[in-house]
Amino acid sequence: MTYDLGAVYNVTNMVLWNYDEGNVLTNRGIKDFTIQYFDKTNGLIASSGLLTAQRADVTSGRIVAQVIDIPDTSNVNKIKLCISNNWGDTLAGIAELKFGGTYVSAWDNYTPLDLISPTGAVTTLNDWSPRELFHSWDTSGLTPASPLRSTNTHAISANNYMWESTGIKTGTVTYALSNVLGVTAVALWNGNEVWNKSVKDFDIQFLDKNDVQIASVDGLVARAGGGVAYVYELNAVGVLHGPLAARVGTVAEVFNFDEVRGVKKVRLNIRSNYGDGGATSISEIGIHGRVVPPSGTVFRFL
Ligand SMILES: [Ca+2]
Repeated sequence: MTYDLGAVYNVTNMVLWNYDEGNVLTNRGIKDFTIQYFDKTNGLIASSGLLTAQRADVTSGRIVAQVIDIPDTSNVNKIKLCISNNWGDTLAGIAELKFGGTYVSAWDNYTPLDLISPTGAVTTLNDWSPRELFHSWDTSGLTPASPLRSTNTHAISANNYMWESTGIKTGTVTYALSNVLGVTAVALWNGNEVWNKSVKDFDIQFLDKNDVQIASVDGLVARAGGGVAYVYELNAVGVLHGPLAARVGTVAEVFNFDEVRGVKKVRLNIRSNYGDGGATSISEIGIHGRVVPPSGTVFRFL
């Protein structure tokens, strides 16, 4: 049986509640076994010697937990139990199993293959038709639009491709997710029609399903125009902008962080743009998130 810890841990202990169906069939409990540790690339890190689980003690009517001393092992993502035998029955089982250890890092780093789009958004800036907020999460303007990847480029923003505020340049944009997720990255295709309307300084805040902020990544800076190397020039009214010939599309900037779990909403707290006096724009947003499996529960020994 292989257990996915849901993140990377330094593992130190194991607690087993062995099998006891009806407080009777304790002979189905596992007995001799070894464990193997795997890293997040599924590489074998280490193995234990032969370990022995005790038959379930149910004299109290409940199964007593047994702490099993397993080898301290660093940077573990999965643990495999290799069971040799049980306490005598033809079937084998356990009631519950937990591992103890300390958190090291998120299970996985960002990959460009599995971004998701938000499912809705609200903003404290003005939403300006026909450049409404939903154009920043509906994959409009992306090539290709699906699957959503950070390697996709976003066309020069235009009506129906982008979000742009009017009259207000700083504030929050809050994106809703379809599920409660563990989030490890946000990909931003910045506004690119007029470079000085691009988002500049911002924070990413994470809200749980009750709209309570649970974490924040502060002090981020996005690149003007989303990272396209424009040659800027002054237009007739003295505003810097990229010449049309150079504006071929915007690539994503990817902001990585340690996994934040229990996230239902991702909020961009926009503190500044690249200079426009009244408007800020975003071409598209992608979220790297995953449903955290229940097997990810790990507790710390006190
Ligand atoms: Ca878009």
